[in-house]
Amino acid sequence: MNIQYLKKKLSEFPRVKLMWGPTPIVYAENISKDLGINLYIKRDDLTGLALGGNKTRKLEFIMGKAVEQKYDTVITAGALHSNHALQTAAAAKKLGMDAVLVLRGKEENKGNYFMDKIIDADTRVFNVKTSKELRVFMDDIKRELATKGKKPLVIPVGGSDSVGALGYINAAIEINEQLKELNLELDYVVSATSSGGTQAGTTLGYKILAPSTKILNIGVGDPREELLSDVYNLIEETQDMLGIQERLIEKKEVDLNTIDGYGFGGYGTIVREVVDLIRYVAKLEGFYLDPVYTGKAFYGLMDLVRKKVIPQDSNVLFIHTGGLGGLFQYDDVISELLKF
Ligand code: 5PA
Repeated sequence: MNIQYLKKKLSEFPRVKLMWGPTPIVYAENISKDLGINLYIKRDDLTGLALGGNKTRKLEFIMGKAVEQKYDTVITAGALHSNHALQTAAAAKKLGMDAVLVLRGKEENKGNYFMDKIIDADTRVFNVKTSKELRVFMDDIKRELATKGKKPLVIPVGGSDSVGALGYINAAIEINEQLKELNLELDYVVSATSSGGTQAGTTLGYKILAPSTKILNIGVGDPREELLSDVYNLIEETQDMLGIQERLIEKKEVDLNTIDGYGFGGYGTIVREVVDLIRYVAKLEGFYLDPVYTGKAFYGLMDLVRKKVIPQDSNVLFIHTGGLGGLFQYDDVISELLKF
Protein backbone atom coordinates (compact mmCIF):
# COMPACT_ATOMS: atom_id res chain seq x y z
CA MET A 1 0.00 0.00 0.00
CA ASN A 2 1.29 3.42 -0.87
CA ILE A 3 0.38 7.02 -1.52
CA GLN A 4 -1.08 6.19 -4.94
CA TYR A 5 -3.36 3.57 -3.46
CA LEU A 6 -4.59 5.98 -0.80
CA LYS A 7 -5.12 8.80 -3.28
CA LYS A 8 -7.07 6.56 -5.61
CA LYS A 9 -9.21 5.22 -2.77
CA LEU A 10 -9.96 8.71 -1.44
CA SER A 11 -10.94 9.89 -4.91
CA GLU A 12 -13.73 7.29 -4.89
CA PHE A 13 -15.53 9.13 -2.08
CA PRO A 14 -17.75 12.13 -2.80
CA ARG A 15 -16.16 15.34 -1.61
CA VAL A 16 -16.91 19.07 -1.71
CA LYS A 17 -14.24 21.76 -1.70
CA LEU A 18 -14.42 23.78 1.49
CA MET A 19 -10.72 24.60 1.91
CA TRP A 20 -8.69 27.21 0.10
CA GLY A 21 -6.03 24.66 -0.75
CA PRO A 22 -3.23 22.95 1.15
CA THR A 23 -2.60 24.74 4.44
CA PRO A 24 0.97 25.98 4.94
CA ILE A 25 3.65 24.28 7.00
CA VAL A 26 5.71 26.99 8.68
CA TYR A 27 8.94 26.77 10.63
CA ALA A 28 8.57 28.25 14.12
CA GLU A 29 12.03 29.72 14.30
CA ASN A 30 11.94 31.43 17.69
CA ILE A 31 10.28 28.61 19.60
CA SER A 32 12.60 26.10 17.91
CA LYS A 33 15.58 28.00 19.27
CA ASP A 34 14.03 28.22 22.69
CA LEU A 35 13.22 24.50 22.91
CA GLY A 36 16.19 23.04 21.04
CA ILE A 37 14.04 21.18 18.51
CA ASN A 38 13.01 21.91 14.91
CA LEU A 39 9.38 22.87 15.27
CA TYR A 40 7.06 23.14 12.28
CA ILE A 41 3.41 24.16 12.43
CA LYS A 42 0.79 22.77 10.08
CA ARG A 43 -1.58 25.73 9.91
CA ASP A 44 -4.91 23.91 9.77
CA ASP A 45 -6.33 26.90 11.59
CA LEU A 46 -6.15 28.57 8.17
CA THR A 47 -8.50 26.27 6.27
CA GLY A 48 -10.68 29.24 5.36
CA LEU A 49 -14.15 28.04 6.40
CA ALA A 50 -15.67 30.26 9.15
CA LEU A 51 -12.83 30.64 11.66
CA GLY A 52 -10.93 27.67 10.21
CA GLY A 53 -9.81 24.44 11.84
CA ASN A 54 -9.62 20.68 11.60
CA LYS A 55 -13.35 20.17 11.04
CA THR A 56 -13.12 21.66 7.55
CA ARG A 57 -11.15 18.62 6.41
CA LYS A 58 -13.66 16.16 7.83
CA LEU A 59 -16.57 18.14 6.44
CA GLU A 60 -15.22 18.02 2.89
CA PHE A 61 -16.04 14.31 2.91
CA ILE A 62 -19.11 14.40 5.20
CA MET A 63 -20.78 17.16 3.21
CA GLY A 64 -19.71 15.45 -0.01
CA LYS A 65 -21.81 12.50 1.09
CA ALA A 66 -24.66 14.84 2.14
CA VAL A 67 -24.73 16.50 -1.27
CA GLU A 68 -24.49 13.23 -3.19
CA GLN A 69 -27.28 11.64 -1.19
CA LYS A 70 -29.42 14.80 -1.47
CA TYR A 71 -29.78 15.60 2.21
CA ASP A 72 -31.26 19.08 2.72
CA THR A 73 -30.44 19.56 6.42
CA VAL A 74 -27.61 18.59 8.73
CA ILE A 75 -27.93 18.11 12.47
CA THR A 76 -24.88 18.01 14.69
CA ALA A 77 -23.94 18.45 18.34
CA GLY A 78 -21.33 19.77 20.72
CA ALA A 79 -20.61 22.24 23.49
CA LEU A 80 -22.26 25.68 23.18
CA HIS A 81 -19.14 27.09 21.54
CA SER A 82 -18.26 23.99 19.55
CA ASN A 83 -15.80 24.70 16.73
CA HIS A 84 -17.21 21.73 14.90
CA ALA A 85 -20.79 23.02 15.12
CA LEU A 86 -19.85 26.40 13.67
CA GLN A 87 -17.84 24.84 10.85
CA THR A 88 -20.70 22.47 10.04
CA ALA A 89 -23.25 25.28 9.97
CA ALA A 90 -20.99 27.38 7.73
CA ALA A 91 -20.46 24.48 5.32
CA ALA A 92 -24.19 23.68 5.24
CA LYS A 93 -25.22 27.27 4.56
CA LYS A 94 -22.63 27.63 1.82
CA LEU A 95 -24.03 24.49 0.17
CA GLY A 96 -27.63 25.69 0.50
CA MET A 97 -28.64 23.34 3.31
CA ASP A 98 -30.19 24.01 6.71
CA ALA A 99 -28.17 23.40 9.87
CA VAL A 100 -29.53 22.46 13.28
CA LEU A 101 -26.96 22.71 16.09
CA VAL A 102 -27.77 20.73 19.22
CA LEU A 103 -25.63 22.34 21.90
CA ARG A 104 -25.02 21.99 25.60
CA GLY A 105 -24.32 24.69 28.13
CA LYS A 106 -25.65 28.11 29.07
CA GLU A 107 -26.51 30.48 26.24
CA GLU A 108 -24.22 33.49 25.85
CA ASN A 109 -23.98 35.53 22.70
CA LYS A 110 -20.27 35.45 22.05
CA GLY A 111 -17.49 33.28 20.65
CA ASN A 112 -18.55 30.60 18.20
CA TYR A 113 -22.17 30.71 19.36
CA PHE A 114 -22.31 34.34 18.26
CA MET A 115 -20.87 33.29 14.90
CA ASP A 116 -23.54 30.54 14.63
CA LYS A 117 -26.20 33.21 15.11
CA ILE A 118 -24.77 35.48 12.42
CA ILE A 119 -25.32 32.78 9.82
CA ASP A 120 -28.81 31.96 11.11
CA ALA A 121 -28.05 28.45 12.28
CA ASP A 122 -31.00 26.85 14.08
CA THR A 123 -29.50 26.44 17.57
CA ARG A 124 -31.12 24.33 20.30
CA VAL A 125 -29.47 24.42 23.70
CA PHE A 126 -29.82 21.69 26.34
CA ASN A 127 -28.65 21.42 29.89
CA VAL A 128 -26.64 18.18 29.88
CA LYS A 129 -23.07 17.49 30.97
CA THR A 130 -21.54 15.65 28.00
CA SER A 131 -21.92 15.99 24.24
CA LYS A 132 -22.67 12.26 23.90
CA GLU A 133 -25.88 12.85 25.87
CA LEU A 134 -27.06 15.09 23.03
CA ARG A 135 -27.50 12.13 20.70
CA VAL A 136 -31.12 11.51 21.81
CA PHE A 137 -32.04 15.12 21.12
CA MET A 138 -30.47 14.88 17.66
CA ASP A 139 -32.54 11.77 16.96
CA ASP A 140 -35.73 13.53 18.14
CA ILE A 141 -35.02 16.51 15.91
CA LYS A 142 -34.31 14.20 13.00
CA ARG A 143 -37.76 12.62 13.44
CA GLU A 144 -39.40 16.03 13.85
CA LEU A 145 -37.84 17.27 10.59
CA ALA A 146 -38.65 14.06 8.71
CA THR A 147 -42.35 14.47 9.53
CA LYS A 148 -42.11 17.92 7.95
CA GLY A 149 -40.82 16.37 4.74
CA LYS A 150 -37.15 17.22 5.28
CA LYS A 151 -34.19 14.90 4.70
CA PRO A 152 -31.80 15.44 7.63
CA LEU A 153 -28.34 13.92 8.07
CA VAL A 154 -27.11 13.44 11.64
CA ILE A 155 -23.38 14.17 11.92
CA PRO A 156 -21.78 12.85 15.14
CA VAL A 157 -19.94 15.05 17.65
CA GLY A 158 -16.77 16.43 16.09
CA GLY A 159 -17.60 14.89 12.70
CA SER A 160 -15.74 11.89 14.05
CA ASP A 161 -17.06 9.04 11.95
CA SER A 162 -15.15 7.06 9.37
CA VAL A 163 -16.16 9.44 6.57
CA GLY A 164 -14.84 12.39 8.59
CA ALA A 165 -11.61 10.54 9.38
CA LEU A 166 -10.88 10.45 5.64
CA GLY A 167 -10.19 14.18 5.97
CA TYR A 168 -7.14 13.46 8.10
CA ILE A 169 -5.97 10.62 5.90
CA ASN A 170 -6.00 13.26 3.21
CA ALA A 171 -4.12 15.64 5.51
CA ALA A 172 -1.44 12.98 6.00
CA ILE A 173 -1.06 12.75 2.21
CA GLU A 174 -0.88 16.54 1.95
CA ILE A 175 1.74 16.77 4.70
CA ASN A 176 3.75 13.97 3.15
CA GLU A 177 3.90 15.79 -0.18
CA GLN A 178 4.82 19.10 1.45
CA LEU A 179 7.61 17.40 3.40
CA LYS A 180 9.07 15.96 0.23
CA GLU A 181 9.34 19.47 -1.16
CA LEU A 182 10.94 20.66 2.05
CA ASN A 183 13.23 17.64 2.00
CA LEU A 184 12.26 16.92 5.56
CA GLU A 185 11.49 13.80 7.59
CA LEU A 186 9.53 14.12 10.79
CA ASP A 187 10.26 12.38 14.06
CA TYR A 188 6.99 13.45 15.70
CA VAL A 189 3.57 14.77 14.75
CA VAL A 190 1.67 16.27 17.68
CA SER A 191 -1.96 17.37 17.87
CA ALA A 192 -4.91 17.73 20.22
CA THR A 193 -7.43 14.91 20.46
CA SER A 194 -11.00 15.03 21.73
CA SER A 195 -13.66 13.20 19.70
CA GLY A 196 -10.93 11.13 18.03
CA GLY A 197 -11.44 11.69 14.29
CA THR A 198 -8.26 13.68 13.77
CA GLN A 199 -6.27 11.10 15.71
CA ALA A 200 -7.77 8.14 13.83
CA GLY A 201 -7.10 9.73 10.43
CA THR A 202 -3.53 10.89 11.12
CA THR A 203 -2.59 7.64 12.90
CA LEU A 204 -3.78 5.52 10.01
CA GLY A 205 -2.47 7.86 7.31
CA TYR A 206 0.98 8.01 8.85
CA LYS A 207 1.11 4.29 9.49
CA ILE A 208 0.74 3.82 5.75
CA LEU A 209 2.84 6.74 4.48
CA ALA A 210 5.61 7.24 7.04
CA PRO A 211 5.52 4.53 9.73
CA SER A 212 8.67 5.68 11.49
CA THR A 213 7.11 9.04 12.44
CA LYS A 214 5.56 8.95 15.93
CA ILE A 215 2.06 10.39 16.20
CA LEU A 216 1.41 11.89 19.63
CA ASN A 217 -2.15 12.82 20.50
CA ILE A 218 -2.60 15.04 23.52
CA GLY A 219 -5.85 14.61 25.44
CA VAL A 220 -7.58 17.82 26.49
CA GLY A 221 -9.45 16.46 29.50
CA ASP A 222 -11.97 14.00 28.01
CA PRO A 223 -12.39 10.57 29.70
CA ARG A 224 -9.49 8.40 28.46
CA GLU A 225 -11.06 4.95 28.13
CA GLU A 226 -13.95 6.23 26.03
CA LEU A 227 -11.58 8.14 23.76
CA LEU A 228 -9.30 5.14 23.28
CA SER A 229 -12.10 2.81 22.27
CA ASP A 230 -13.65 5.46 19.98
CA VAL A 231 -10.30 6.01 18.24
CA TYR A 232 -9.59 2.33 17.86
CA ASN A 233 -13.05 1.57 16.45
CA LEU A 234 -12.77 4.50 14.09
CA ILE A 235 -9.41 3.29 12.81
CA GLU A 236 -10.91 -0.14 12.12
CA GLU A 237 -13.98 1.26 10.35
CA THR A 238 -11.89 3.63 8.28
CA GLN A 239 -9.53 0.82 7.27
CA ASP A 240 -12.53 -1.24 6.17
CA MET A 241 -13.86 1.66 4.13
CA LEU A 242 -10.51 1.97 2.42
CA GLY A 243 -10.45 -1.76 1.67
CA ILE A 244 -7.38 -2.43 3.85
CA GLN A 245 -7.67 -5.99 5.12
CA GLU A 246 -4.58 -6.27 7.27
CA ARG A 247 -4.88 -4.80 10.79
CA LEU A 248 -2.20 -2.12 10.76
CA ILE A 249 -2.60 -0.67 14.23
CA GLU A 250 -2.92 -2.42 17.55
CA LYS A 251 -4.90 -1.17 20.52
CA LYS A 252 -1.66 -0.94 22.49
CA GLU A 253 -0.23 1.52 20.01
CA VAL A 254 -3.30 3.77 20.26
CA ASP A 255 -2.98 3.58 24.04
CA LEU A 256 0.73 4.48 24.02
CA ASN A 257 0.32 7.40 21.64
CA THR A 258 -2.58 9.00 23.48
CA ILE A 259 -1.00 11.28 26.07
CA ASP A 260 -2.76 12.32 29.25
CA GLY A 261 -1.80 14.79 31.90
CA TYR A 262 -2.50 18.04 30.06
CA GLY A 263 -6.26 18.26 30.57
CA PHE A 264 -5.75 20.67 33.49
CA GLY A 265 -8.81 19.69 35.49
CA GLY A 266 -10.96 18.60 32.58
CA TYR A 267 -12.40 19.57 29.22
CA GLY A 268 -13.04 23.31 28.92
CA THR A 269 -11.22 24.26 32.13
CA ILE A 270 -9.18 27.39 31.48
CA VAL A 271 -5.95 27.66 33.44
CA ARG A 272 -3.15 30.12 33.94
CA GLU A 273 -0.40 27.85 32.57
CA VAL A 274 -2.16 27.46 29.23
CA VAL A 275 -3.11 31.13 28.95
CA ASP A 276 0.52 32.12 29.64
CA LEU A 277 1.57 29.71 26.94
CA ILE A 278 -0.89 31.22 24.43
CA ARG A 279 0.73 34.59 25.11
CA TYR A 280 4.26 33.14 24.79
CA VAL A 281 3.49 31.53 21.40
CA ALA A 282 1.67 34.60 20.06
CA LYS A 283 4.55 36.88 21.07
CA LEU A 284 7.25 34.64 19.64
CA GLU A 285 5.59 33.47 16.44
CA GLY A 286 2.61 35.73 15.72
CA PHE A 287 -0.15 33.14 15.76
CA TYR A 288 -2.75 32.32 18.41
CA LEU A 289 -3.58 29.02 20.04
CA ASP A 290 -6.92 28.44 21.79
CA PRO A 291 -7.41 27.70 25.49
CA VAL A 292 -9.48 24.49 25.13
CA TYR A 293 -7.62 22.34 22.58
CA THR A 294 -4.46 23.62 20.90
CA GLY A 295 -3.17 25.53 23.94
CA LYS A 296 -3.31 22.38 26.08
CA ALA A 297 -1.83 20.22 23.33
CA PHE A 298 1.01 22.65 22.77
CA TYR A 299 1.65 22.80 26.50
CA GLY A 300 1.96 19.00 26.34
CA LEU A 301 4.40 19.22 23.44
CA MET A 302 6.64 21.64 25.34
CA ASP A 303 6.50 19.56 28.48
CA LEU A 304 7.45 16.40 26.57
CA VAL A 305 10.48 18.27 25.23
CA ARG A 306 11.38 19.44 28.74
CA LYS A 307 11.09 15.85 30.00
CA LYS A 308 13.20 14.63 27.05
CA VAL A 309 10.45 12.27 25.86
CA ILE A 310 10.86 14.26 22.66
CA PRO A 311 14.67 14.45 22.36
CA GLN A 312 16.62 17.59 21.47
CA ASP A 313 17.06 18.28 17.73
CA SER A 314 13.94 16.26 16.82
CA ASN A 315 11.89 17.35 13.81
CA VAL A 316 8.43 17.98 15.22
CA LEU A 317 5.24 19.00 13.42
CA PHE A 318 2.43 20.48 15.50
CA ILE A 319 -0.95 20.42 13.78
CA HIS A 320 -2.71 23.67 14.67
CA THR A 321 -6.29 22.44 14.57
CA GLY A 322 -7.92 25.89 15.00
CA GLY A 323 -10.32 26.90 17.77
CA LEU A 324 -9.83 30.66 17.55
CA GLY A 325 -13.41 31.27 18.73
CA GLY A 326 -12.41 29.87 22.13
CA LEU A 327 -10.34 32.98 22.84
CA PHE A 328 -13.46 35.13 22.51
CA GLN A 329 -15.63 32.72 24.45
CA TYR A 330 -13.28 33.03 27.41
CA ASP A 331 -12.18 36.65 26.92
CA ASP A 332 -13.16 37.60 30.49
CA VAL A 333 -11.37 34.63 32.13
CA ILE A 334 -8.29 35.19 29.99
CA SER A 335 -8.08 38.92 30.72
CA GLU A 336 -8.42 38.20 34.40
CA LEU A 337 -5.66 35.57 34.31
CA LEU A 338 -3.35 37.82 32.32
CA LYS A 339 -4.37 40.83 34.42
CA PHE A 340 -5.40 43.34 31.76
C1 5PA B 1 -11.12 19.87 18.32
C2 5PA B 1 -12.41 19.15 18.57
P1 5PA B 1 -11.03 15.66 17.28
O1 5PA B 1 -12.41 15.98 17.79
O2 5PA B 1 -11.01 15.22 15.88
O3 5PA B 1 -10.33 14.76 18.21
O4 5PA B 1 -10.25 17.05 17.27
C3 5PA B 1 -9.86 17.66 18.46
C4 5PA B 1 -9.92 19.14 18.30
N1 5PA B 1 -8.69 21.16 17.97
C5 5PA B 1 -8.72 19.83 18.13
C6 5PA B 1 -9.82 21.89 17.95
C7 5PA B 1 -9.71 23.35 17.76
C8 5PA B 1 -11.07 21.27 18.12
O5 5PA B 1 -12.17 22.03 18.09
N2 5PA B 1 -13.57 19.91 18.71
C9 5PA B 1 -14.85 19.36 19.01
C10 5PA B 1 -15.89 20.48 18.76
O6 5PA B 1 -17.09 20.25 19.05
O7 5PA B 1 -15.51 21.54 18.26
C11 5PA B 1 -15.21 18.04 18.72
C12 5PA B 1 -15.04 18.46 20.09
